[in-house]
Amino acid sequence: MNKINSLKEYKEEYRKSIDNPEAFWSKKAESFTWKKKWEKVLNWEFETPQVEWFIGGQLNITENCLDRHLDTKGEHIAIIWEPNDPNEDTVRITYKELHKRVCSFANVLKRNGGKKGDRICLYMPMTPELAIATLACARIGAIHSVVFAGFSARSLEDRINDATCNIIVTADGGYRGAKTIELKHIVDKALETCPSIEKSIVLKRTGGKVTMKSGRDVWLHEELEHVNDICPAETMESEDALFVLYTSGSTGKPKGVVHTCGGYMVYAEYSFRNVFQYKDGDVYWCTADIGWITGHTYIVYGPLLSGATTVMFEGVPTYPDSGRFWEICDKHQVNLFYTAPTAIRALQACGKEFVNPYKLTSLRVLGSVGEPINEEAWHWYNDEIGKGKCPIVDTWWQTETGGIMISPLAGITKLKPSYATLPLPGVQPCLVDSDGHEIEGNDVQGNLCIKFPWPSMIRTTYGDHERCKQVYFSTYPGKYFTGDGCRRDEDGYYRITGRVDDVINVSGHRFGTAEIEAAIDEHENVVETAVVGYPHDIKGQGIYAYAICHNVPTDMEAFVVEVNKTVVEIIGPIAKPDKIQIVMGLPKTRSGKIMRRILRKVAEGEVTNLGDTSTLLDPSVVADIIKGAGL
Ligand code: 7RM
Repeated sequence: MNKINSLKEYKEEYRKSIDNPEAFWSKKAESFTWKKKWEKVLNWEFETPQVEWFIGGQLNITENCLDRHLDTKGEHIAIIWEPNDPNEDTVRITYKELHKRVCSFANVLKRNGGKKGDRICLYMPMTPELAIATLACARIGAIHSVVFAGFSARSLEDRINDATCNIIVTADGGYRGAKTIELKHIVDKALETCPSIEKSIVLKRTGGKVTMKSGRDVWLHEELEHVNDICPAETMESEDALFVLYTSGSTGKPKGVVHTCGGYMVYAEYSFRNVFQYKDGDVYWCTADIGWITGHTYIVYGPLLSGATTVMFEGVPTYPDSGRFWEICDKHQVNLFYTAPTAIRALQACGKEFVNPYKLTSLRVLGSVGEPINEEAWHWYNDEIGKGKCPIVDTWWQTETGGIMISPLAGITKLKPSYATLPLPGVQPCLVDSDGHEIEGNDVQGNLCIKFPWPSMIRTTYGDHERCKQVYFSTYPGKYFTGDGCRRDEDGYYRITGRVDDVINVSGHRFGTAEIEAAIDEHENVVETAVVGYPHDIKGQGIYAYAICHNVPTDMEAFVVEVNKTVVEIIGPIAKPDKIQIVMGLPKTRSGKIMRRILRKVAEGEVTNLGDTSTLLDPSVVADIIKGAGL
């Protein structure tokens, strides 16, 4: 079904998808269960913007993930859950059981006031219940907003309020490596200022002590005693929202990227099947957290739509030791493995002794996502993990694109390390120069845009359509702008070179520099900060903060601890700066804009070639900064 089998077929499919996108996607969509067929395939313009796919069609994505497979695959394993602690039992859930558990959970949501169109926040550890809760929302037509369980109470609060969620699903706590995270405490703190929340449904995971607020908080296991496992799937329009997922941009607070039911479903399945060359019976493991888009599309929806067995892992790559990933690959005979360059680099640095004990013979395809993969990591992944026999799919995409956009098709596309290679059928990338002119031909470099809609593209930013227009569609009118720089080589292959805006990518996690600056600024001794990214061996990019203080701290170590604490409270541990430098002034232009270019150079250790500094208000600050950096 919808599977490309050779380079020749890829080229044919690609051609068809460009010549007649509507006919192309219509054909792909036909293989799903629709409650009512669409009347028109596509409506679009990139100015407002307005994009609609499969207009008039009605469906429920969970019928396609679950019900549709019951006759042929009821006893097939849908989810293999691997707990944080290797001594705890693995859980295997068949499609039949998953269907029942999703229906029961959906009934719990309904019992607690959840209904079509509501926004429901999920703030949970990587347990099967997170996948089940996600699908349960979709079952009743509620819009899920999954918030990564590493975010702070403040971040959680912002996201709940932005989407005015009425229900939150959480857990008493979660395990991550040797740590226990007290999720319910964090939720309690966030909910002090979340007036829209009426109910909080709590999974018992750790058994840690929690306080339950009467009338608001209920235990999931108790609620499940009051419901049955039958829940008809709500009828959704193709363009009804399926979920909102918050992501950082160069300015302001994170925005809620909205994806819709029909197009997202078609593209999640099509891209999963083709990029990984999924075959019936394959065991597939994506190591992401469901709190990120990679988890949404390639742990939950893509694999389940395809009837695959998807592995969910609760823990971290280094617990109890750095062989954990490879132990799990052998244990569950994983065929398709998908992870991030930051994990590859971290495990590479731990040495071969953590890989050698494992056979890794079940592996057939390796994937990479989240940031550029450097050649060294690529070769290690290829040689030590893939044993030179597994194609590596370097998949480029974004929260906003919903699915993989530029990537090799495993075993089909000829690979080139550090290149995401070619666009998937239906994807029309282009490079533009700073004036917005399209750069034609090969062996060129520019800003990466997409000039034609694809089914799983962002529809709006929640509650603020103008922002969606501003951020993605106004830089280069008529095109979707990705924020990434990109090279197209002599073979027409694409290589993503990194962000060209004020977004930094730390271990595959996106942060706006402004967002981190705002957090650091909350420290009482901080007057002003400027944050930039710099090359980091493991994380890809590290966070470098320049801070002006009221009183120059006498104890720098204590100051760093305090600043970190502030950032952890406001954003979360993943946004802690790697380096903090106290400065007397920041390099500002006469109009008051910080010249980040200079700060980036210094953070990289570069002191010459700082470029034109003549527009600076006070050029002497640069020498101070260089000196302060110890360069
Ligand atoms: C899936 C995801 C998106 C940003 C994107 C890029 C970077 C992602 C690659 C990559 C080079 C890749 N969504 N990025 N994949 N850069 N090669 N294969 O990561 O919204 O969290 O981040 O990540 O800069 O714009 S995301």
